[in-house]
Amino acid sequence: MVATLLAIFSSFSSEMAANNERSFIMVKPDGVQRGLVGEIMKRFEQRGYKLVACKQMQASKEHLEKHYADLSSKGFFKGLVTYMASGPVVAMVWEGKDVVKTGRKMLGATNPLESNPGTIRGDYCIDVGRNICHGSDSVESAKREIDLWFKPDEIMNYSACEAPWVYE
Ligand code: D4T
Repeated sequence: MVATLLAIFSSFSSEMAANNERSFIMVKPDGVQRGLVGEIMKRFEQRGYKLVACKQMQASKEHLEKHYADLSSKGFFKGLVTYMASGPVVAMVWEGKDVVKTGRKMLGATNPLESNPGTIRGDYCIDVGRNICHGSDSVESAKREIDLWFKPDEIMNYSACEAPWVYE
């Protein structure tokens, strides 16, 4: 009996852990200026993902240089940082099963001309330098980016009442 309960509890907690992946998603300055914040948030909400952190801020160039550190050798780096610092962004953390990979699919290819219709970029933008949103490209990047953009007490821990209707 105890063994059965332990087995049930252990499968329940590993299932829960699998649903706790987090991704850093950001609406870039062009997305904010074009009034697309609600649309981008809506798509993650409707998919079943849980919003656990959200704030609007205008990031400094120093902050953005850290965020895009792995692109510092690229020719477009300076322009990218200038554009990203040019206005407010909306930084978010979304949580749920496979949210990093699925979030990238929902955003679409980095170059919007290669993004499929139905993806966020495929529906709302054209140029790679104005691609309206960012999503972490791996679980490790997500952890690094979430630590860079949010203090621990800005991230909410709560149960969404819809969870049993989203996950079997
Ligand atoms: P982000 O990080 O914004 O979600 O983009 P990706 O992860 O999809 O792609 P990335 O890191 O290669 O590029 C970061 C950022 O740089 C802009 N960019 C990119 C650009 O202005 N010119 C370019 O040629 C490329 C490749 C767009 C996204």
